[in-house]
Amino acid sequence: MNCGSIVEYYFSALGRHEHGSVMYTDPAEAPEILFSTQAAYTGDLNDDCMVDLSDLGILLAAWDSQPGDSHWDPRADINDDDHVDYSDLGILLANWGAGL
Ligand SMILES: [Ca+2]
Ligand SMILES: [Ca+2]
Repeated sequence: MNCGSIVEYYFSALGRHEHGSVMYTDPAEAPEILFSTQAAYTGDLNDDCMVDLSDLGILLAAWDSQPGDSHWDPRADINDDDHVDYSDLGILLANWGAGL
């Protein structure tokens, strides 16, 4: 799920008439294409657009785990260093309350 702040992308096209292709030479006539998406919150481990106790629970359930451990959960490895520890907890807490 995407949520959080809206990120917008603008593109414009410039060019000229060429073998029947529709191109544009005037910037004012060039089509502008807008892509809009919403970035997920860092620390939103269960992807519900909120950083809250549910996410903390996921992180704690995977505490001190590495890939291959029975309680490993890659969602909890926020900084992607293959270990769930204080670094990940710090990131989650820094984003605590996002989306609420
Ligand atoms: Ca969440
Ligand atoms: Ca980590």
